[in-house]
Formats: sequence, structure tokens, C-alpha cells
Amino acid sequence: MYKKSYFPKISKVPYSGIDSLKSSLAFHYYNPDEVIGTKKMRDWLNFSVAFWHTFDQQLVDPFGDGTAQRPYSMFKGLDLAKARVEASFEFFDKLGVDYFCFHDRDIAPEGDTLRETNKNLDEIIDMITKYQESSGVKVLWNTANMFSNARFVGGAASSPFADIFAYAGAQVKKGLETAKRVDAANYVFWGGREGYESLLNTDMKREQEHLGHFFSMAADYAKEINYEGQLLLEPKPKEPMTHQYDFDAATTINFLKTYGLDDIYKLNLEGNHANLAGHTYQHEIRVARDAKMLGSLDANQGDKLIGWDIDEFPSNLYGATLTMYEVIKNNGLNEGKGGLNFDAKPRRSSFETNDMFYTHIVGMDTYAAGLRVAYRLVEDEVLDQFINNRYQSFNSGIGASIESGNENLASLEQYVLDRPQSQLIEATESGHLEQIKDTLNHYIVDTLRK
Ligand code: XUL
Ligand code: CO
Repeated sequence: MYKKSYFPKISKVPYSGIDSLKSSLAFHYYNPDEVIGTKKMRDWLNFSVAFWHTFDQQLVDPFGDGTAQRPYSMFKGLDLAKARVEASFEFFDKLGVDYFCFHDRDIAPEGDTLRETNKNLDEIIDMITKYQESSGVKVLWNTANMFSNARFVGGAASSPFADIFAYAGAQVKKGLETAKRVDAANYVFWGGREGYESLLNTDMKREQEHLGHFFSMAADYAKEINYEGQLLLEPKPKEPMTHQYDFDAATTINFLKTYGLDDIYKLNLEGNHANLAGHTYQHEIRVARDAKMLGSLDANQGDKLIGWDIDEFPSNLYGATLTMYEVIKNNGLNEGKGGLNFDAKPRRSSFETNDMFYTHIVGMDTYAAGLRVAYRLVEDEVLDQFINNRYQSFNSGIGASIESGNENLASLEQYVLDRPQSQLIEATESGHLEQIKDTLNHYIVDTLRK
């Protein structure tokens, strides 16, 4: 042990209910073993800490250096890597989270060659697997960082340079072996620099074909080594590249279908990425759910007033409610293999050690509250009633005939040709959106009061 304790002033974060309105180092809505409907809260939510934001991040922004004050900042190199692992397992235990996620390069430093880098990685993984055994903490997913190093300037699997494609292949091979060693429930690919800046110097089709080929090689290798976790792609529309190949859920699903990979891969969807693509988070989750490709979630939020990906901890109850609505309707995330990973970091001004806890507490409580409200909405069929009603004209008559494929354009013409405008207007109904939103507000307030 480098230190006996990294967070000596903090004890296990308890569930205190809502007796006090003031935030404290306690959960007000997250009561891990409480059963909501069919599952315990912890199993609906499978909360996960993102190693990179919580233990590596120095809280830089595009204009300023890091501000973070961390209890292991006196260490360097592999010592720092090891101290961070020690700190992280103390953190998971005190916070009461069951999972964490990491990139290969978050947890161990690079050497000069991949062989040296892999050796560093193995040393840290040895340590992590020991901690996993004693604590029971699991890995929700791991991934390869193929975007920070200068070699990935033009991408990894979509790089115009064959040596870099080869390097990325070798790195993912090690990543999948690591996933197997730590028994990661999922392995994630976020295409950091898989995209392009300008078509003036890019062969888009050739790059996308390379990418498709890369993902099929990765799937083959996962099979070869019997890695049984779920493979996931994580869409993001921009940052760092101007055009990202995995723009959003629909684009990514289309990409997977084009390369015959849609039976193998599912999606890891992130709140702020959805917003950057001009969607709500709920939209992205619904697209994946409808395609039966909902894998896991990176739970964070953006800020409409700032244009970049700020990875803010979620605190928006409305958004969390609608996200959890989709999760419940999906009966959980990929049969319990998915979870809510806080791909989120404290604000640059929240630099104290305590803030590492407060940020996770607000994120966990927000989603726990969202789960409680959403479960009631589903149970009471609040939205289902509105929606089923709205489409009821397709349940009989011409609507049922259209849905069963018995109509064609000529028969539809015959049906409406002489229908006066007044009758057509009568066939429509108000969407009652404000009424629904009012009901939703009542559900949020009423559920959380209890
Ligand atoms: C970047 C992002 C990544 C992925 C993993 O915006 O979300 O942290 O989740 O590489
Ligand atoms: Co993410």
C-alpha cells in the first residue's frame, strides 16, 4: 500500500432518505437493495465509475491547466498508476458502486514499444484482478484509447496509414484479452478519431471499409479467445473530428448493417453525445431499443450554453426520468449486462477531493430518482394510454387494413378522393402535449415526495 487511506475523512455513503433537504454525503433516493418492481435498484442501474474522469482527469478545459487536488498526486509513473488503483477501490467501496470502466491508457503508462506498454498494463491488471476478488467490484467495460497519442492523428482503424491500422489492431487484441482477464461485461469502441476533417484529402469509402473490416476482425478475435462480453460501439457526432463515422445511433446501426455486424455489436449511448447530434438522450435510446441494439449507457449531461462536450454529471431529473423510462420498457439494459457509467467529470471549479464523492452522489441520486418516477409512469401506463389512444384508428377499419398490407395507393385514393376537408380534420386529434407534460411534472413531484 502506498497510503493507508486516500479518503480518510469520508465514511461509507449511506442512504438517508429525504429527511434533510440539504445535500450531504448521503443518498436521498438511491437505496441499492430496495426493490423497484422486479429488480433491486442496484440491478436496474448497475452504476459504474469512469476511471479516466475520476482518477486521471486534472480538470483541464480548452483554456486552462488542471485544478484537481488528488490524494495521490505526489506519485509518478507506475507508482502513480498503482496508487490510483488503491484509491479507486477505496472510492468504489465508500460510494457503494459495483462497477467501473477504464481505457487501457488510463490505468497504466505507455512504454516506448507496444510490448513495453503491454507489460505495464499487465502489471496493473494483476493488481486490479486481486482487488476485484477481494471487493467483488466488477468491470462494466474496458476500451482502448486510440485517440490521444500523436500516432492517431488521422484516426486508428480509419487511419490513412497502414502501420497505424496495424497498431490499432494489436492494441484492440490486447484490449479484448484484458476484457477477458477482468471479466468485463462489455468491451466498448468509441471511435475517437474515426472520422475526417475534410473530403479534400480523405477517401471516406475506403476508410469506412477499413473500419468495417476492423470491427469484424475484433469480433473474430473475441470469439477465438472465448470472450463472452458484449461488444459495443459508442456513437458521437463531433469532437474531435469534424465528421465522425459513428455520428448517432441511427448512423451507427446503418453502418453495422452495411458490414453485416448488426448481430454482433450493440450500442453504448451517451447523453451529451445525443445532444451534440441534435437529439434528446431518450431519442437515441429509443432508436437502439427499437432495433434491439441497446447495450449500455454513459450517463452524463451537456450544457446548451457551452458548445463542446462537457461531460457534466447528470442532475436533470426530467431527463433521467425519461432515460429510465426507456430502460424499464427495455426490461433493463441488455439483460443486466449494461449499466450506467458516469462518463462525467467534476466542473473545473469543483477541485476538492470531496467533490469526487458529491459529483457521483448527485449523478446516482438523479438516476435513482428517475428510476422511481419512471417505474410509476410505466406501471400506471400513463404514456401508453395517451399513445395507444393516438394510434387507435390503425386498430380497425382502413387503418388495420393498411397495417396488414391489404391496401395500395389506388385503394387509398378511392378511400379519400371525395372526402371533404372537414371530415379529414375530424379524423385528427390534439396531441395533448402540455397536458402530458403537466402529468409528468405531477409524477415527478409526487413520487419523490414519498
Ligand atoms: C468521449 C467518450 C469516451 C468513451 C470511451 O466523448 O465518451 O470517454 O466513452 O472512450
Ligand atoms: Co462515453
